[in-house]
Amino acid sequence: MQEATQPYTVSNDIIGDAPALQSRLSADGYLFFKGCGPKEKLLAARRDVAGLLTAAGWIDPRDPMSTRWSGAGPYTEGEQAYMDVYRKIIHLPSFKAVPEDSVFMQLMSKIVGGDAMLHRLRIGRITFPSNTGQTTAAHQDFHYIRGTPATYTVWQPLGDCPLDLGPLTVLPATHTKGFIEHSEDKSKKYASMGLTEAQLPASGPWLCNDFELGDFVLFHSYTIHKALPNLTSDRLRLSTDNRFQKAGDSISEVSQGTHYNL
Ligand SMILES: O=C(O)CCC(=O)C(=O)O
Repeated sequence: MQEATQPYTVSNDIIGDAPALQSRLSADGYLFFKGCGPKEKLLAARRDVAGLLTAAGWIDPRDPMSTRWSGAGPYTEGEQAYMDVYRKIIHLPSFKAVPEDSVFMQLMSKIVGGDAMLHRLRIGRITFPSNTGQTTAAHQDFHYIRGTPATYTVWQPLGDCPLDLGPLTVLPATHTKGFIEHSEDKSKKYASMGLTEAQLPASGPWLCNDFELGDFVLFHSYTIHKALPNLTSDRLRLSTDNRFQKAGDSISEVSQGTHYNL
C-alpha cells in the first residue's frame, strides 16, 4: 500500500494573479495545478519516449502508450543500460518542448516578478516497477542545483500518474527552514545525497494525489520532496522535471549543461 499523504491544494484559480501566486508559494513552498500543462506536447513526448523504450525492449510493443513493462531490467538511472536510452530521451525535440511551453514561461515570470529563464538542464525519469529501493529519496533541489535559491522546479508526469505509480510528494512549507546539509545513502544508485527521517522538519503531512495528464507541481529549491515508490506490478512511470529562475540571477554550471552532460 502507498504511504499516506494529503492532497495538494489546487491553485488553478490564481494562475493569472502574480501577487496571489507569490504569496501562496511563499507560505506553502509549492503550487499544484490541475490540467494546466500542455497536454498535446506531453502526449507527443510520451509517444516519442515510449518509442525509444519499445526499441530498447523495456515495454510491451503492442501498446507503447500504456508503458506496460516487458520484464527487462529493472534499470536505474546511473546504470549503463539506462543511460544509453536516457541519452536519446533528453535530446528528443518533443521532450525538450514541454517545459518551453508558454504556460510555464508566463507562470514563472509571474512567480519571479520578471523575465523567467528555463535551465538547459532538462531531466527525464523512467521509473520501473519492482525497484522501490531506488525511489528518489527526500531532498532539497538546492543541493544539486545551487545558484540562486529562488529557483523553482516543475515536476510533471508524461501522462496520468496515479498514486500507485509513484508521483512526487512534497513536505509543505519546508522551504522556510533553509538549506539542510544532505548526507549520502550508499544504497542509492543515483541522487544518493538526501535527508534522513531524523533531519525532516516536523511540518505536517506529505502532500500528493493522483496526477492526470496536464497536472503539475512546482516548488522552491529549499522545499523538501521525494518520489513515492512505483508500486505497480507492470507499469513504467515517465516524468520530467525542469527548473526556472529569474533571468540574470546567479546560476550554477550544472544548470547550464545537459543532465550528466549527455
Ligand atoms: O521524479 C523523481 O523521481 C524525482 C524528481 C525530483 O526529485 C525533482 O524533480 O527534483
